[in-house]
Amino acid sequence: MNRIGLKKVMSGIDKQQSLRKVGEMLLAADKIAVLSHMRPDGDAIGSALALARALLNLGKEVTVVNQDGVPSSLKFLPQSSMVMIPSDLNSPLCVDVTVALDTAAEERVGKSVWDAFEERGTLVNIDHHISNPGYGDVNYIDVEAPATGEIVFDLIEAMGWKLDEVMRDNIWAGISTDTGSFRFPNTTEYTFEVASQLARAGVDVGGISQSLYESYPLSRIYALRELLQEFEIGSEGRVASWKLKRSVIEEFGVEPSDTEGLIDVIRSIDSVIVAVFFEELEDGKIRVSARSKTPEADVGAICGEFGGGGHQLAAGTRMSGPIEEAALRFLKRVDEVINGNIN
Ligand SMILES: [Mn+2]
Repeated sequence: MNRIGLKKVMSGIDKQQSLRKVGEMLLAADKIAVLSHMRPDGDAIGSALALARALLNLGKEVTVVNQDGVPSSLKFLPQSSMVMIPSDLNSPLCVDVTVALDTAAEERVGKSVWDAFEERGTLVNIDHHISNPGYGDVNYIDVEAPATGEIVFDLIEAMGWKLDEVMRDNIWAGISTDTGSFRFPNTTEYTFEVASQLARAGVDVGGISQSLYESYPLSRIYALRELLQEFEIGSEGRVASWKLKRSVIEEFGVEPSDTEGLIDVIRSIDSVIVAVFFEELEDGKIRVSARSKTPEADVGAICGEFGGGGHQLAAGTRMSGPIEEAALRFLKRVDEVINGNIN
């Protein structure tokens, strides 16, 4: 197994070399599948579409598959219609190279996507999650990159491929989503360099921001209203949480993507260090999203203990229900970590 740049902080030269190896591998392939994680966000879809476009421009036969498809909130992204769900495929996938983007664990691609393959060829794992175990045959994991979109930009640059408007907008959407519009501490000097190059290439900053952050369906606000009723604060004001029950999801027709970013509402409270969002899924499992304001309360590690993963300040996992019990178990562990590490 070729573990390129696995979870280590790479120098600029290392990155260039590793990216070129990935790029050469893609150039040598004819048929390529591009995947990203289920319940995709702007980075999962944006990075997949940007890479797919680069490969299409090179004359490759590209298939983009996502288990849940493009959420309606991201359909504005250029070329989003090329993302297929497994049931759209006419025949089993048979490719030379499969690229998984922004996907911290192999199973996060989703079983129905993996089942759609007859031959997946060489698996290339391109990601920025520190919890990524390096499940690919080739792995490019840059934990300093705030978004996989930024890595795709680096790859395009390293290979000297032409950045077109489709790539530009999709990369911008990925970086904007994962940096909270360039607010989170993962936003680096280099991120602004990439952003400035995208701006120079003509990205419509206001337009994309409006599509990303000011075009929510009403069901999101109904969900928020219910969540505010459920809101709980503990650990002397340091831990905020809320629970989204199945009954609310069904009553208001809440789509999975409708709740994206809502956790920021409780994370933004001045005293809060950790915010946690519990959501009851259709299969009875509880989806846990956790955000922290300090590495001393490492939610990536806590989610790891519950079988999930992510970053120090943003992570998630799935737990078995019922939701009240899952919340109690998870929040108990958060309290322990906070009381142990923070005065
Ligand atoms: Mn990401």
